[in-house]
Amino acid sequence: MPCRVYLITPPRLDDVAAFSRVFEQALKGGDVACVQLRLKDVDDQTIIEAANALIPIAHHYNVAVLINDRPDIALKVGADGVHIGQQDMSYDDARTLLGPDAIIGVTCHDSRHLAMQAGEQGADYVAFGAFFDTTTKQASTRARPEILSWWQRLFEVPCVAIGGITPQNAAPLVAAGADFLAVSSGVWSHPDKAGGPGGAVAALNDVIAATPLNLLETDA
Ligand code: TZP
Ligand code: MG
Repeated sequence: MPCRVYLITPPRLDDVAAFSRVFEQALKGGDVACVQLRLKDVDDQTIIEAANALIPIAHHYNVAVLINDRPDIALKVGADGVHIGQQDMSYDDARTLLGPDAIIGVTCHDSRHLAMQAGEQGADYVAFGAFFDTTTKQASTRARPEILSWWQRLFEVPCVAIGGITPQNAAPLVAAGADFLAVSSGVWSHPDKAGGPGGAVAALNDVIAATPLNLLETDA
């Protein structure tokens, strides 16, 4: 399967109606597999209201919606799944809560061990990062593209590359075997003169289409 774009919302949405229009513009730019609603330092009601606004738009474009950190809210709003970190609800508890059809992805930083554990438990994807400098999150780990190639050679479970990805720097991650490119500011802060968020999604899809798989050498 070719690599696909995975959107992450900005950490704050001060105006959900205005963001809904930007979001739709992004989805019109090209193929997007899913969107992760990732709001930070807000109350539950704010997450729920944002989810209720964005889910119908996403589903109209056949884009799955994942809620960051919060399986309980994913269940409540009828999202397609959840993205959980190592400090969030455990994979097993999230699966019990959401059922067999939910998409459950797990943050694995730069750790082969965490990824194998998540894969064994049944995660629908493992996420590695951060690959580049990012201001969206205080990323505690830096991952190298080799981990994507290592994972790709050994496992069927898809891997997501995350952290500071833009259309300009994405190609090596696609070549190294990322199944998804998870992007936040690289889409929402894409310059207007380059088409804004829709232009970023188009540009990411162009990079994906133009970049053949070329797995890196890795240690066993
Ligand atoms: N996890 C590691 S880096 C990161 C997350 C959620 C932020 C991704 O956002 P951006 O703006 O694409 O760097
Ligand atoms: Mg988290």
